[in-house]
Amino acid sequence: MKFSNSFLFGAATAAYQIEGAIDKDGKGPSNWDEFVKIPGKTFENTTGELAVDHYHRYKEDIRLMAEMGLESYRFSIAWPRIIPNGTGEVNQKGIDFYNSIIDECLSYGIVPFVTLYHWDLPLELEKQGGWTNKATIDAFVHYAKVCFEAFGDRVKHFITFNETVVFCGHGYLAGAHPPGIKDEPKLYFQATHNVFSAHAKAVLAYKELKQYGDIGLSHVFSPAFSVDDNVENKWAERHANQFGINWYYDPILKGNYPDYVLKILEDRGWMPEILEEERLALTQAAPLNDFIGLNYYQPVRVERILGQAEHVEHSRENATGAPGNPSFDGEYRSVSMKDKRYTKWGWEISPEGFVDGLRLLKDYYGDVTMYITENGLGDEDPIIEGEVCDIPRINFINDHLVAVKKAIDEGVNIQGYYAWSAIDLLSWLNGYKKQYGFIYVDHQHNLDRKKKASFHWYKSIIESRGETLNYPT
Ligand code: BGP
Repeated sequence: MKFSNSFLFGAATAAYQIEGAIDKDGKGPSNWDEFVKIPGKTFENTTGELAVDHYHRYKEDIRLMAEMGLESYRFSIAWPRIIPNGTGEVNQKGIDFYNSIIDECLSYGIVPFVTLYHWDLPLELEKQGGWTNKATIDAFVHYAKVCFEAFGDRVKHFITFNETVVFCGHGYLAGAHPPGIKDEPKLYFQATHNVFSAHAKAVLAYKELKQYGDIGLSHVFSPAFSVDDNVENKWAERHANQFGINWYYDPILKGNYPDYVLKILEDRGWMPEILEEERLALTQAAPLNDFIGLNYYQPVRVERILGQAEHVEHSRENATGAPGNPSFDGEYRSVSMKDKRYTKWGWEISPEGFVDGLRLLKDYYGDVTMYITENGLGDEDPIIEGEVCDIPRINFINDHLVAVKKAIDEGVNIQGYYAWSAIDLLSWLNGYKKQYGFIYVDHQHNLDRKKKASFHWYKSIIESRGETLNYPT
């Protein structure tokens, strides 16, 4: 029942969600710094201005992570800290900050797993069209190279992008993330293609530097399953997976796009501009991509929409991940099911769906190296006599680690698991109320840190290499 010695037990965060210090030491403004100023875009209009002040408390936080026995820490670099306006001068103080984080991790033997883009784009680039502008591709590759050169001697795992479907989907279809545009499928597909091109070019640049590390990207992994055996709903399942899985993984792992989706994009006038040199970069980078990261929270249960799709007004509330929305193309809807379990935020709890999804992925792509780069339970943790008793989180992570072990035993190549999140942090659309961490942050008392029940539990699981997990009998 033990995980192998090389398997990494980790936890994750993202810069905007923990750092704060949004204008300190030369950092430039990001698209998020601006977007959150629009009333109603975030829960109770929360912003990342202070977040959990990790910028000033990183030593304390990493010391706690080390005490928890964390073997690896996934964090992101804020592009506007490194290159404040996106393309110009490099900000040495930004480089210094991440050097400190990396060195602090290494001093405890924690493997740094670095995400280059976890959604905070330099504002200047957003103003010029963000990910729909091909100039952003070059800007990203330049930024990535600066990071490889500054950190690549010690960082051996780089994730280029986090969850393209989320920042592009929310950015150009739901209007819930910057740049806040709604119902523009053509822009959405252009943005995704530009991101894949930027990934491919960054992979090529990384391999050229011969730093002998691994590079890949992370997707949110929400496999679609039909609500029943009805042939229409089964069609919806395949359709949803073509758009939600194959559109995202094929260009990275195979270097091209799924014909099924291309045909529909052609028919509906949504085809992005794909330059020949980008096509070439995708083909050349695909075999060099070292892993894919999967952020798994929940599967999606789908049902075909026959006839006219209902109109749902876009809002923050219906962009927070709970089922109940029609798909952007009006072909199917996601639904809650009576026999399933859900979190307080309406996300399905399904370790079984995780295993099924991993099998599906193996069928599609064969023996690909994978890391689970996010998985966790968003909850309002109970505090009993001063102790944070996050037992539901323990159960959630237990069951998902058991699912990971099962998939590994079936031959899925998973090399590590990163719980979301190492510490309580700012949820993009749900403020501070939705907690995920092993470490509690007391917003009433000076952002004091406190170990939760799950902190001690995860430590024991890491120590036993998973042997003490509660496996079903
Ligand atoms: C993922 C993001 C994370 C984190 C997580 C939880 O999509 O990569 O940054 O936010 O979801 O989401 P939420 O805070 O909305 O519950």
